[in-house]
Amino acid sequence: MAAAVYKSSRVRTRSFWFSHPMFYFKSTTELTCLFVTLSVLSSHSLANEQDFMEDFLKREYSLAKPYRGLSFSSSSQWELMGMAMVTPDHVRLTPDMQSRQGAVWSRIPLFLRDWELKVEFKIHGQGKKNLNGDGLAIWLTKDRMQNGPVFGNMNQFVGLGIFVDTYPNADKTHDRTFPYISIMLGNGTLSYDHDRDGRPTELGGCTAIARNAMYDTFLLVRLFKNRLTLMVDVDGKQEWRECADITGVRLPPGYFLGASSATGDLSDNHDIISMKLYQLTVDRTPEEEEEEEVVVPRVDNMEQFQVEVQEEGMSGVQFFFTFLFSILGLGVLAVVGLMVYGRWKENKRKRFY
Ligand SMILES: [Ca+2]
Repeated sequence: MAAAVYKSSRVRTRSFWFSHPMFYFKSTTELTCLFVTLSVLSSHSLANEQDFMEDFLKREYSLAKPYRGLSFSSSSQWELMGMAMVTPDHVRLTPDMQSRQGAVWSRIPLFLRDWELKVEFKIHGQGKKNLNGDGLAIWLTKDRMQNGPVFGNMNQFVGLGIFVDTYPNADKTHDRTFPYISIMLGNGTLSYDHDRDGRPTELGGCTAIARNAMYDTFLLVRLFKNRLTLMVDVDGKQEWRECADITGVRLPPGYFLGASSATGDLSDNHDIISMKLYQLTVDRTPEEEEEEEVVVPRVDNMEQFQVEVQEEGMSGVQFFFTFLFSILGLGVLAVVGLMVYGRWKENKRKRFY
């Protein structure tokens, strides 16, 4: 999406300079000037891209070994749900067994505007490729601890969902290789369509061969000045690969972090090793500082997030009563009118005699 546009424009710029031999330079000074200008421009755009100064691990929002903040007690930071269980090495959302659901949810609402979430996860099982399922989801949502059909969480959720989908439900399309990681922003009315692997509501995503991997598998979500970036490290290269990049993402504050998973006829072990949240310190212009908070999650300039203000039409019952009272009103007016007319006529007749 945005990333693709960015990349293609970069490629276009490069090919433009190389393919236009009319740009000969008369002197080295001219060339140097151009080089300096280009360097300043490119360093500026890099700075724009990543002008957070420092990041801090926020322990209260993080889940990591030995999972001390995780228990069923109400004073704990994280809470287990369904079949989820904790071991010294991971939080197992579901075991490799059919029809299981499990989740882990933070109890503390997140009020940071700019943050980065690094998730280490592990999906593994006995099933052959594409005979396993269904994957896991990472959440930052208004509601927490809900059961449902979206990787073990409720549908029509409000907030952010990142799906590591390991089973191709819409297998007729063959347009992508699974596991496939995608992002969706829910506003309470949008539905995740399992049969189509969430294609209608997907904001971005990529293939990530993260199941039964020999090495550690990670994903990274960053919200930075309303720009949402998803990156993956699943190929054992210890480097982030860009997966999705969406600008104009507006998320209300006070949502909850969580992870959930569900198995059906097919299964896998779905484990969370860690979820680490970092605060990003950001320089903001006064205008950016004053930016209004939204109440419902949205993406700017995206049709499915435009809330239509519809003139409410009259219901059948409303119409009936309006009609009835109008008729009655007219009737009363007519009677009063006739009475007044009768009186007037009588007075007139009396005057003549
Ligand atoms: Ca699926």
